[in-house]
Amino acid sequence: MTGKLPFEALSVETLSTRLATNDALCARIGKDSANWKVREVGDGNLNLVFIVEGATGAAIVKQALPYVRLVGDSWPLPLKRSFFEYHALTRQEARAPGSVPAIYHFDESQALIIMEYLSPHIILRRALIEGRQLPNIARDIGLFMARTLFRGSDLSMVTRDRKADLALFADNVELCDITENLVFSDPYFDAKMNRHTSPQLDSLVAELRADRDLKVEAQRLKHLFAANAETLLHGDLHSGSIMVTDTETRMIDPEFAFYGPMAFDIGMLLANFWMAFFSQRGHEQAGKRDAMRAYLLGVTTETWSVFRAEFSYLWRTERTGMLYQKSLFEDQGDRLGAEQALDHVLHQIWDDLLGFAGIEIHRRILGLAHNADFETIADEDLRAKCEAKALKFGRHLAVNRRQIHSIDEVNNLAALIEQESRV
Ligand code: SR1
Ligand code: MG
Repeated sequence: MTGKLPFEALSVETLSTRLATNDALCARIGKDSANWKVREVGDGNLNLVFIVEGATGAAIVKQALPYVRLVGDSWPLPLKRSFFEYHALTRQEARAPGSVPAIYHFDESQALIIMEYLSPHIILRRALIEGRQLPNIARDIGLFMARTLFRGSDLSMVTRDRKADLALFADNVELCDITENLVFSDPYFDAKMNRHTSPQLDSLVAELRADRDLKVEAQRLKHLFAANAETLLHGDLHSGSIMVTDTETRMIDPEFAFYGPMAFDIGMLLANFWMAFFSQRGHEQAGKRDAMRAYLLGVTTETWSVFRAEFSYLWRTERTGMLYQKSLFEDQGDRLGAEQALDHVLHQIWDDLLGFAGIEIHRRILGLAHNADFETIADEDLRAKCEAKALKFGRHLAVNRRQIHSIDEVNNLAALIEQESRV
C-alpha cells in the first residue's frame, strides 16, 4: 500500500492483499501474505484494530475510521487522529523508553499504524474486573506520567521546540472537542447521547444536574483543560488504554494527545482505579473482593507517590526549560527556593487532579462512553448501587477538592462511602 492511494478501510478479507507489499510488516511477520492470519480485535470506541500473524511473528494494524465507531457514520471524525497518535507515541517512547508499543510503520493517508503486538498482555481494565492484582502497575504508570508530563513541558524542553510541538498538536481539535463535551459538559445536562442506569439512578442524576456548585467546578476544570497548554498529554489515560502482564505495563492509544494540564492525565487515571474500586462489589460472586479493594486503593497511593518522587527527581536533575530556571535558584545558592517552587507545582497538580478525577467518574456513569467496570455488572440494581457510590465520591472530589490534602484522605473517603449501606 502506498501513501498516495485514497483512504479505504481495511477488512479481515482485504488486509493481507493490501498490505502484502508493506516492507515493515513483511519484515516482522514474513512475506507469505497468502498465509497470514487476520483477526479483527478492536473493541474500542473509535478505530479498527487487527492482529496479523505470519510465519515469523505477529503485529497490530490499527486504522482510524472517518467516523466514531461507537456511534456510526452520523458522527464524522477526521482520520488525522492517527497522525497525532503516531506522533504522541514517538514522543512518549523518547521520554519514557519502553512504555509504549514499538512502531513499525505509519501511513498517513490510510490513517494506519503498524505496531508491536503485545502478547500475552491484556487490557488493564479487564484484569481489574477479573480481580487480578498486578504488582507493577503503580510504579510503571507513575514513572510514565512523571517522565512524559515533565519532559513534554516548559520545565524541560527548549522553548522553540515546545512551541512548535504545541502548534502541531493544536490541530487535534475534534478529539479535544469530544473530551470537552463528553467529559466536562454533557454529563451535567440531559445531552442527547447520555445514558445512565435507569430508573435506579434517576433521582440522583437529577440532583447532580441541579447542583450549581458541581456545574461551576466542572466548567472551571474545562476552562483549565482548554486553556492550560502545559505539557503533551496522553489525553485518554484510562485503564482501557493500558496493557499489562504480571510484570509489564504499556500505555496505548494516545490519539487524544494534545497540550493540556498535567493533572488531567493523572486525574483520569486515578479515577479509573477508584471506579474499579467501587465496581468490585458487582464482581464479587466468584469470591470476596476485600483484598482487591485494598489493593486498588494501594495502587492509587503508590501511583501518586511514584509520580511525585520521579517528578521531583526530574525537577532536581533535568530542569533545563524556561520555567523556574536554575539561574534564579540553584545557581544563586538558593536550593530551598527551587524546593519551594516544586512544592507549589505539585500542590497545584494535586488540587486539579482531584477535580479531573471527579468529573471523569461522572462522565463514565452519566454520559455516552461508559466503562466495563460497571457495565459488566448484569444485575442493574447492584450496578446502580455501585455507580451511586462512585457518583457521590466523584462529586466530593470535584467540589471539595481544596479541603483534601492527601491521598490517604481520599482513600479513607472512598472506603467510608463503600461501607455505607452495604448491599
Ligand atoms: C466518542 S469517543 C468516547 C470516548 O472513547 C474514548 O476512549 C475517549 O475516552 C472518549 O471520551
Ligand atoms: Mg482509546
